[in-house]
Amino acid sequence: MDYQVYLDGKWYPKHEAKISVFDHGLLYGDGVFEGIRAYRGLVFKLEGHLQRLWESANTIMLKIPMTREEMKKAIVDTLRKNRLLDSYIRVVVTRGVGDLGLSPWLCKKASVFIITDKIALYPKELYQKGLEIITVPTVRNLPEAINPSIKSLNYLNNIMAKIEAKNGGCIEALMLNHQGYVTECTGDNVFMIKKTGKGTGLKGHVLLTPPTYLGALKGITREAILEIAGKIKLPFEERIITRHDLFNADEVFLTGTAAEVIPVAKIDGRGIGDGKPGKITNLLLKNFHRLTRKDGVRYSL
Ligand code: PXG
Repeated sequence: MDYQVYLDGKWYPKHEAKISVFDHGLLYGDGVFEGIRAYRGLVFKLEGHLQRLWESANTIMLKIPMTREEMKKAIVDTLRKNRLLDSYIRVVVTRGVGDLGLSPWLCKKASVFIITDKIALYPKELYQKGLEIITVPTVRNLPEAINPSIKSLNYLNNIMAKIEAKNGGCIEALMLNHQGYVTECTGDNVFMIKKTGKGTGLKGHVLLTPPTYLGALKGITREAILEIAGKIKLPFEERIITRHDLFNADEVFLTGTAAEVIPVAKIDGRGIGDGKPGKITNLLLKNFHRLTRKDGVRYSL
């Protein structure tokens, strides 16, 4: 399907939507982006995504050449033009056209484009069997160098890790920070569940995820899972996590806009829990699906 792509105020058929070879987004990875999803005519957590986009842009001193309201309208208009009620949405803001030097201030105007497409879902069997992941040698970017909270167009750190995972026979990589603590995967945040015995049912467990300051993106799905944990009274905490902690967890799962909540069955050859997707992981996924029908900006075609 030749979907229409929004580019700087106009729409073009997919193969005609083009930017300059002098755009610093291409020359230097100088820009920011968001990956968003629409579920049955609801752009899930759109406000949160736009907040993160504006924060990323602010940190790299990139002025987005439109207001948030204009951005919202451009996203919804693009979905309408393409008659998509369920979609993956990619919003990209590049530094724009400059010369061959680094200087971002020589780029006259940022470019904005919005791609909407059908979602490429992970195979269903991965949700039933769980993923196998592997720790990779490339560590996550140092927050003092390129803060992983900035969703920038420079994804080489993650791409290196992805290549290393593939070389090791896995489709996703576990990334540590320079101190050896767990941060996240190449395109997903990581969670674990551990029995505490301090109560019965959900109360006898704790949901853990690393604090983002160790070197992880503040995932929108991650936030949603913490919100759900609060609602269903599952104790949770942001805590430093080691590989040892993950190996000995009762359940491990990853979260991301594309993956939603995906169970992890094996890490570095160690089976997690009983090797099958956990009950609490499935409960969180069910609640997440409920939330995707409620929390966002609604539109009709
Ligand atoms: N960590 C990183 C490094 C990400 O890029 C997430 C976590 C999850 O965040 P959200 O907000 O989606 O819950 C992401 C976002 C891909 C792909 O093709 C994935 C992302 C971005 C771009 C491409 O897997 N994930």
